[in-house]
Amino acid sequence: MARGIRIGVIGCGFYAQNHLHAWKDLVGEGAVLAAVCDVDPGKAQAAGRTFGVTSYTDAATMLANERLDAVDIVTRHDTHRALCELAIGKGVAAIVQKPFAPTWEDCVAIVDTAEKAGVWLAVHENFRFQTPMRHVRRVIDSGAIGRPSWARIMFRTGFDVYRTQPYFYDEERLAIADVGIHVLDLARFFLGEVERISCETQRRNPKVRAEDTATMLLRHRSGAVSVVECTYEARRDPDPFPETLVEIEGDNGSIIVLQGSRMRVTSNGATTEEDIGSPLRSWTSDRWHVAQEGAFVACRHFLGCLRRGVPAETSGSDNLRTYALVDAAYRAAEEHRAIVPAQRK
Ligand code: 89Y
Repeated sequence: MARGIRIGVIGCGFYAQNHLHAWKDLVGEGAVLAAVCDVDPGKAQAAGRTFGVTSYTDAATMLANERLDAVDIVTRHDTHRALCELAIGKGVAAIVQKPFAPTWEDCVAIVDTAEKAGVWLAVHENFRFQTPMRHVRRVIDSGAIGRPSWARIMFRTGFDVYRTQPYFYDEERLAIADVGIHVLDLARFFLGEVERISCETQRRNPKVRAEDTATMLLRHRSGAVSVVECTYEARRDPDPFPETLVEIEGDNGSIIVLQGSRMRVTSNGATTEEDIGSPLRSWTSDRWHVAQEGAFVACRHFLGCLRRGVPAETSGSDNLRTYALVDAAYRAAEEHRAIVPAQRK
């Protein structure tokens, strides 16, 4: 067997814990969690101790000292460009958390740099890797519902996301940039590329600086139409967090994803219902499992691609298309009109 893929994780905060556990769980499949890094020495050391690896507070030092094949960048997006460029400059593959970077120009620059250097680059866009979402895609691919022509994809919660991610209060862009981006990526994953998008945003929680709710309408190139919704201000009981609920209609049937990871498929007049969940892992918790497990499946996908030397499904260039939808949604909301998403020149 070829030697393992040596990974350095940059950023050891709240969400990075899922990545760290994922890489550890993937040891049997050829991952080697080689080192960790965080600018906060306490966080770096804690992760180093928990996962039994050397910790660093400076990514350049980690890259100079360790023989890494890839870095997994799980920091805030304003650091992504510099960290990607650092890794790419050393010929080290980079996986970077969503959102890719603060601006479209930054994202394109990162993709350009990686392509020029011939270095593998992926965005850790993980909702499409959640087990329930893979089941939806499997049913679409099976042809059971015919050609999908209409969908509603919903992330609606009132779960206190501000407790674990307190920086949300001050973001200039919130719901679409943080979670709408995942739901927009799912719309691409299920129905293909998007011709135009319109969007209404709302700020329903006065303590939050940016939008906490967005309702988006997408026309896909296939002719399909989707409604993409995200909010942190739903008051629902039970609250579905962190599940994404999906309704897709095709000319032969429909797929409905219900809360609790249940999927109801109607095909040629016959309906079946199945459990599309996955068992808890040792480090996942009931409340976060769906999202945590998506991070694990994404890491497994990246590892397989790195080992085979093939691009990831969510490569840098693929993810530009999702990022373009985010930017277009904000413009659509500001300009009160449908926007054609930007394309890389
Ligand atoms: O940050 C968000 C994400 O990516 O998934 C769920 C979340 O933690 C809150 O919306």
